[in-house]
Amino acid sequence: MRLDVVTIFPEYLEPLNVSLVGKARARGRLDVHVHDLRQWTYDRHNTVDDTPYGGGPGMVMKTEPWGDALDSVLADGYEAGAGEPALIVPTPSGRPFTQDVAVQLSERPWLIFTPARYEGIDRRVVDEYATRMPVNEVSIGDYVLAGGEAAVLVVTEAVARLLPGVLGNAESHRDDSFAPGAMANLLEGPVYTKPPAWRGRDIPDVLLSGHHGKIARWRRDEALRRTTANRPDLIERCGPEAFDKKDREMLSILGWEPDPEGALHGRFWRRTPGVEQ
Ligand code: 6GU
Repeated sequence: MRLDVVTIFPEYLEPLNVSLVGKARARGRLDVHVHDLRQWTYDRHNTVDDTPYGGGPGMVMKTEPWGDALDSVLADGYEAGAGEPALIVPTPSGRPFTQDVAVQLSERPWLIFTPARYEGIDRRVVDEYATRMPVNEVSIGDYVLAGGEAAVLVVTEAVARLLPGVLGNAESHRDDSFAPGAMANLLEGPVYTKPPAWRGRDIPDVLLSGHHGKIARWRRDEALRRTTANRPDLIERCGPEAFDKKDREMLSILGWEPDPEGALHGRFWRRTPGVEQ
């Protein structure tokens, strides 16, 4: 996979040289190109922004540097045989970046990222390149960052670990929280390693039992416990058939029950009214 990032802060992308993404590059699974947007400015001050039409606060990134940068990056990649590009535009106004999106992006040969600062990029840039390639405007969460660079690091790491031969073990992401089809999309429960006793804290006995069925059940119960506590929205979103008999028993203990009106509003599980969580 080829990645291009155009930014006014190339140093911000230094983490792409280390850890998992760095390893993917070293193994030849990722070909990363970081470009300084100011390369495509021609005035004394290397201007990349200007005041917004219609007034308002902040500055808007100008069309010309982005247009010239993207033309140059595209010419480069096509010449190198990178395949079909997709443009990834990080913005708090984008679609939520989820594991499903990460999986889709991991199947493409070439991603071009345009992290912006200030109030964003003149809309005509996205409209122009959308006529030539798929464009994904993505947000990494409901908060506002000063720029899209951190989002590029987030998306890149989520995508890189899905590439064949990057994680040591192909099984490693089958059980990921949010992996498509993973245990009805529950969060993963707690994990433990040696020593078995630490500062008076023992690991749960079941994990030493060698009983794989009981261990799997315990893990599932802990996943239900953590998901009801931290992400009740994920439980509410589950269909009536998402949980087996043992799951339902655990959910009942945790103070959850089937919603008798589930079919009417599409939320099939609810906190049992009057039960302390
Ligand atoms: Cl992708 N960019 C910015 N600037 N803020 C964000 C974001 C992206 N996702 C969430 N907040």
